[in-house]
Amino acid sequence: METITSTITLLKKAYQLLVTAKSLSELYEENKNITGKYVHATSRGHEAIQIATGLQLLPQDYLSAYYRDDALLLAIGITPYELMLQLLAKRDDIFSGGRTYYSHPSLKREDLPKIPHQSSATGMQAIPTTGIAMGMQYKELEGLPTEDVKPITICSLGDASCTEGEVAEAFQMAALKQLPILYLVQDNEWDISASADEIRAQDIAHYAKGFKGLEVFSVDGTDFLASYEVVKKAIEIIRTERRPILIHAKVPLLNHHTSGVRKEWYRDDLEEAQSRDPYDKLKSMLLNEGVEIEEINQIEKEIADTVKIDYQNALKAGDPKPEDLYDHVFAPTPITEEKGNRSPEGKEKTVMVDSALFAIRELMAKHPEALLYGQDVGLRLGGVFREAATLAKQYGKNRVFNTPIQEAFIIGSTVGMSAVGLKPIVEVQFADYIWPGLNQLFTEVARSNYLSNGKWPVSMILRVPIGAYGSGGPYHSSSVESILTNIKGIKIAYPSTGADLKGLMKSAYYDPNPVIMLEHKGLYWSKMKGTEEAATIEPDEEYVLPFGKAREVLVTDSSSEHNSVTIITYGMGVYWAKEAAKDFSNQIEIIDLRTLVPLDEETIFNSVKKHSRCIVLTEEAKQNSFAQSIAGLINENCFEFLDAPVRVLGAKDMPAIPLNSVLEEEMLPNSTKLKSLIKDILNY
Ligand SMILES: Cc1ncc(C[n+]2csc(CCOP(=O)(O)OP(=O)(O)O)c2C)c(N)n1
Repeated sequence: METITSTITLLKKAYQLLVTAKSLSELYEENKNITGKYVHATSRGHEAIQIATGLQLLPQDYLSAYYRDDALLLAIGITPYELMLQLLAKRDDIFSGGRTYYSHPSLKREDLPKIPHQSSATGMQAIPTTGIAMGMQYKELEGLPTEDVKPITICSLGDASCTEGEVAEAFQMAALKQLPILYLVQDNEWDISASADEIRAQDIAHYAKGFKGLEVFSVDGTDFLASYEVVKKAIEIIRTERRPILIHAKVPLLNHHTSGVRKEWYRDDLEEAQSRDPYDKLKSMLLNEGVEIEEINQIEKEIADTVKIDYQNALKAGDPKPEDLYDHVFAPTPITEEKGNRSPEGKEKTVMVDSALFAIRELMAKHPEALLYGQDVGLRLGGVFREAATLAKQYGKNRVFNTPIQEAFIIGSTVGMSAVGLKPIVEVQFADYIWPGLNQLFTEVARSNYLSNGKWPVSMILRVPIGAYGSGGPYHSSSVESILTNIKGIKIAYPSTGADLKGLMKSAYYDPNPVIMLEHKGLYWSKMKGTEEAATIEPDEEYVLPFGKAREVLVTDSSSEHNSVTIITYGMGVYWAKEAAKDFSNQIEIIDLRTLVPLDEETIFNSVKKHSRCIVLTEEAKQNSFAQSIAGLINENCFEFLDAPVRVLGAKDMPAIPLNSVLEEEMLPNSTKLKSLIKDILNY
């Protein structure tokens, strides 16, 4: 990035960029019949602060630029042509290959700042971006390689987005941990049509001051030189002192909110806003510095001409091909085969919870980029199930630490951690409390690889203790896999034995994609009758188990003498099925899915075809469940082989699992209920 020395050179550079951004905005408006096909927003009115920021970033810096930041993107070095390819959702769109909207960047170029995937959900970038800063800090504390000139993180936000709860989670963590991040808030006092006085009790400068340790600078964001100076000061502090700063930049919104909404419909401040146009101010600055009006006009003309040619070229560029749809759902994983020793000789059985713990212990010993965080996983407790016991003692508080009760932060920060090359293993305390983090999982984690066209897969493991166990009651018993399996772009394991849990945890770690480990609390210690076999010999350190390979728990030949049935299940269902099978000699086959995504369809279909009868068994409430979707798949693919309807046994469709053990038992499946269904199916 060139160093800008003299004020006049700087002003000219800024002016060129501002005029470029303005020309784009005007060109899009003039051609709205064409450009309006895909919704877009432009920076018009916000350009000065954006350019002042973009000009000062280094290639090692990380940037989250929101949908109004096209001037910022120009300032870091993105060309108008590249932006227009995104405007028109063309195949060569450098950010997403035509998958996402204008000015929704993702960039991984050697010579430019790095931009992880940016969603349209307002404010939601605050957590992932704060995760980047947390990753930078981790690398510095742990002595991992980093640049001589330390990198910083910029999180750009609109003012209205800052009232969102997740933004508070991000500020809290940045202040608490003193992270190297700049929050740049562009305050135009508009939400879409809602004005500041309707939607906020105070502006961001007042609000942010409540976060102790987050310093706030305010600036007139239409004044280029003032903006440049304040950004320079903030960046210098962050680079050297490694602490968070928020810049509150007041700006007018001069264009429509987006191409989909007309400002004339609801704005009553257009004249006042126009009086603060940063374009007029910058032009005056140039004239005051003695630049001739002819030179200024020449700059404008050249830019307008270039932008028009770029637009014509962008129009001619090709659309994505239909087959492009299928690329980059997941990044390829190196683990494709089972390897290592699953049951080394001379070892005692290990309970499931320890198999997971030992897997993580081995991973952390081997990989300094592995770290673990979540609620209560730190030194004092090591997890409410002791599922992380001893880890903090062994690896220290940088690598294993407690977080506040912030499920959104726990999950969403992994996007940033992964972007800087770390491998976060995180945990929500109970499946029942995954909901506050679901937005980050859906909006950010799951879509990053796909919408960045394969540039930014998120490598993370999310551990989720799940399932009903000993009257856990309505908020410590829920199953959530049907919701999770509906989120495309994440892998999901649901092991039922310690050996599988260890092998899958290892495999998840080496997988470049997000992985959720659903760990049944009722199997953790094999305390419940019938679950003894969840405890297994602990596989050796090299053991890995690829995703998408079901386990044949009980294999039975089909026979012309009698009917037989296969039970497709996972988690606790494996043990209900094993118990029930004892009553049916040579008539039951049991398949344990082990991973729900990807799903081992081949093993399911082969088993169904062999036995012609099938039950899908789940602990989850039945209606609209993942289990029902498997039943649907079986019907689609094995119909000709079936001698009985595919049946699903799940929990009763109640809003929650009641606390009282009588009610709990009535609600959940068990081996007795399963036996009765098996009889029906065998006799069908
Ligand atoms: C979570 C979420 N809710 C609603 C929207 C719809 N929406 C798009 S932009 C916007 C207003 C955002 O205002 P602000 O953050 O101040 O940024 P500005 O557009 O004014 O620059 C809204 C409500 C969204 N994109 N994301």
